[in-house]
Amino acid sequence: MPLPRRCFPALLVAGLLAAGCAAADPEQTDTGVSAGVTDTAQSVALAVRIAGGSVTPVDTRLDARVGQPIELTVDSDTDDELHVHSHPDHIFPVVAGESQRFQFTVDIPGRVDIELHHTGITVATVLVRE
Ligand SMILES: [Cu+2]
Repeated sequence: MPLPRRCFPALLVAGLLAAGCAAADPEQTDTGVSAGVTDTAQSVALAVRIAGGSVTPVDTRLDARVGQPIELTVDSDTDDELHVHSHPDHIFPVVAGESQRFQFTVDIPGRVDIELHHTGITVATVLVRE
């Protein structure tokens, strides 16, 4: 049964207020109630596959925090080069093979593209927050 239409604005406002409170009180986000999402100790993982000239994923979105480890696992049937467009940047040589692992962190908040140079494909954009 659908909710009455008039409920939605009230829910939306409540959601915005709750988000505003959490953002204004950094200690509240560390209590673990909404656990895991902002835990800087955990790494962000991305699996990349290059096979038969096609790449997955293409242009996916990731969220990370400054200093949070970002781990790429690459399965590939060809050589390529992963380029992380951060400052400073990171370049990882990809060879034909399974389960190649590369890890990096980002020091400056912003949007960071992860690009495959030989195929010219951006596999992911990481939104890095403070
Ligand atoms: Cu590049």
